Amino acid sequence: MIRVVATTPFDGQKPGTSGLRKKVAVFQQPHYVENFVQSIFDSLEGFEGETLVIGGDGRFYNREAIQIVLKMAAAAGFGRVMIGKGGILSTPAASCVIRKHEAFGGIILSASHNPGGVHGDFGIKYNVGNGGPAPEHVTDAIFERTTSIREYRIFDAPDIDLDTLGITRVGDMVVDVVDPVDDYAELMGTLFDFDAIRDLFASGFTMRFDAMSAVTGPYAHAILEDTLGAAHGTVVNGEPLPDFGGHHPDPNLVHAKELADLLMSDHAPDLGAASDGDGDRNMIIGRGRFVTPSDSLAIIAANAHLTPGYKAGIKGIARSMPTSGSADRVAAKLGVACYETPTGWKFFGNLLDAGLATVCGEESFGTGSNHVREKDGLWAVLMWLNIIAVRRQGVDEIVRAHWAEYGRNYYTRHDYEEVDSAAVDGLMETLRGQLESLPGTVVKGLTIARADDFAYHDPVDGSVTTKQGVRVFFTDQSRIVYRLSGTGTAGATLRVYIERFEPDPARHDQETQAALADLISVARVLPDIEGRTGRTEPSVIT
Ligand code: G16
Repeated sequence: MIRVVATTPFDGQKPGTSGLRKKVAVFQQPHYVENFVQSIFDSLEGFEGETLVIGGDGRFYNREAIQIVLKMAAAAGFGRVMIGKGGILSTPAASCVIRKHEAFGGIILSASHNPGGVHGDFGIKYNVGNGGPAPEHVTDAIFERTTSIREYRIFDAPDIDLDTLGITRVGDMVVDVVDPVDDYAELMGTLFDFDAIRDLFASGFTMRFDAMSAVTGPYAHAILEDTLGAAHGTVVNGEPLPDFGGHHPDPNLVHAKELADLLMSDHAPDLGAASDGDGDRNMIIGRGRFVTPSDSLAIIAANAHLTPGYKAGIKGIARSMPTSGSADRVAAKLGVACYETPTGWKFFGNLLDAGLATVCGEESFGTGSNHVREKDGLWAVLMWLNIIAVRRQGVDEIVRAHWAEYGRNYYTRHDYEEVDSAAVDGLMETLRGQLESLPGTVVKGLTIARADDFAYHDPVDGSVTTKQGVRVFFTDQSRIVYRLSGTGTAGATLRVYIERFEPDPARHDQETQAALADLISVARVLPDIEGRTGRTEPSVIT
């Protein structure tokens, strides 16, 4: 029986960079999840009888939210839902399932790399039929609906068993509980040379994959250890936990420090890798060599043709604006286009669908391709393994050879987390007000060549997205970018992206923070970060 429940709007149900993310306690308020899910359904047309994919990263409140979504999907008239066993689907696997089974769309329960547990974060994201995050006109419509919602519809039914594979029903709607790994693993087998990677491991290649107690564990165990023959124990923290073991499931040098320390030690394995809460981010780190996400994108783009899925070459590269320009140099050499988009994987969807880009990446530890419409952590790891298996070179050797050929983009990101929103809004507005006067200004000996506020003109649908970050370019091929994060759940986060191109191989061996020291100090004084935020140092440096 369908129950119609009266409700009133909640403030602030505006999807950010990647869906609606809030503290768990916010989502636990009566009607909060229901309002947002009904607003999603109310913003869509033509899904009656169609398939909806549902999955989450296993974080606290995943199961409760999934039961609500299932019952509301039945009330809304979906014909079938496909759901990962235990409510688990990594974000790239959800994208894969949506595409393979030609679903109408999908609902992903995840706050990605944000901490989990009862005091952590939760999130809901809607993906469209191409398997990718809903584009802005859809998320805008959803938000609009949340501001006027008066009722939602939910099927009165007992909770559905999420832990038994197979088919049940809620009313007329079929509920198909599927293995979360199968479809994804099959797709990976079509893209990469599993035999070559098997040989690599058989020849003694060693690796540690840190699943950070998040969703990628089951995928990594099945693919790396069971299929490709990596030694058991290669995958650590491989069981998804509701609180991610109390850790911050964000694969970077700060939150995956143990892995990073191991790779810099005397007993380092050949390759270290990690992925985040929902499995779409990745970190690649070789023995003694951290690979920046921007370099990883460039190296993947330059070597993709060595793998079966990309042997015909790539059609184009897309990167988010704050990502370094290293991929642009590869694109230029390959004679393909390089697109620069706002931060947010959703902006790659049109380029991938139109066949304009094959490989995409972001500085925020995201890399992927046209195989799905999300970034894909394990895909990046398999890509590196396949490249290493063909080139028979270590990570450090591959990275150095790349710099020697293309030059090195020294790159760092400084985050000021949980700062006062009004203070950083003021900082950004002040910078925007100075755009015209900045060119020609000399700050600490560095001359500003030009400055702008990044706007994106989507070449496929013509849409325009403005105010995506202030860029300051210097005459020596350096760049500083200022933007506010769209994924935080407390206060505001100012991100400062600092980059300098160094063509000379003799100067490729500097430590990154030292190489960029002058630019880092310019980045701090230019908008007076300390004066405005009270912070003398960033909270996270990656
Ligand atoms: C999300 C988006 C990414 C974006 C990242 C950081 O990643 O999908 O495109 O780069 O957030 O965004 P921001 O700088 O606004 O915090 P994820 O892994 O959180 O879904």
